[in-house]
Amino acid sequence: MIEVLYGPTPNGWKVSIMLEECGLPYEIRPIYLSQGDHLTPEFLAVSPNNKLPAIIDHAPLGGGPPLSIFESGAILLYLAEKSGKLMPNDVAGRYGVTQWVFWQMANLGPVLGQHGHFFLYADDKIDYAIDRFRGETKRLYGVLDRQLEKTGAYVAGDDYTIADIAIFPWIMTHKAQTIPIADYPRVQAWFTKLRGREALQRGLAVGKDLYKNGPPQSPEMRRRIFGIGAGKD
Ligand SMILES: N[C@@H](CCC(=O)N[C@@H](CS)C(=O)NCC(=O)O)C(=O)O
Repeated sequence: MIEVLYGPTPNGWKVSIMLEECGLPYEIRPIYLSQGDHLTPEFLAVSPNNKLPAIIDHAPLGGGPPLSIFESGAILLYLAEKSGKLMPNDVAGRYGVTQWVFWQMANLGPVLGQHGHFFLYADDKIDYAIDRFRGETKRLYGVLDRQLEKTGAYVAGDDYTIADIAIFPWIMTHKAQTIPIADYPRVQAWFTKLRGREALQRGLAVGKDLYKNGPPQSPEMRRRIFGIGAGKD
């Protein structure tokens, strides 16, 4: 059984979607960011960067003691290897997918995350930061659009893979972030196609109301998330 240290966020959904798509048994362990659950020594032992998601596989591939993995990209690669699904077997195909998983991890996620932070959540609206991350967000949508124009069907070619799963939850944020997805017609068509997948919808529904019904954010956590006072010492 795979234990998932989880919250319903774009990075968490990558894992819940993948688990629903590949059919491996799992159990959710809710982590309330609002309460600082991700800062506890117990959580840090599994995920030393203080972030969701993480997994503990109690029956790991290859046997041995429980295996814990943090970073959603690494988790997707592991689940693909364990299930034998959503990743090609040939070298060219495998790295065709891997490079787009890394692109998401190093570019799309961090940049859209920062855009969301400055544009939606920060009390202080700093034009420089918003423009900087909005411009970069649009550039990345353009990169994805050109890639989908080349491949036609899915991000890394004819087949649906973990590259699509890594990217989809971040493109879901386009409405909230007011990114005009219609300006990127191949991204829009790909997004609509993926949205229709039943397993993906089940993945998105996992723990849907956890944060809505969970404990409210403490003032201390808000200070931490917005970095108030950070970097001054
Ligand atoms: N690169 C990491 C990013 C993880 C991440 O940023 N997780 C967010 C939730 S989506 C988080 O735990 N934030 C808590 C914090 O920043 O304190 C991954 O993809 O796993």
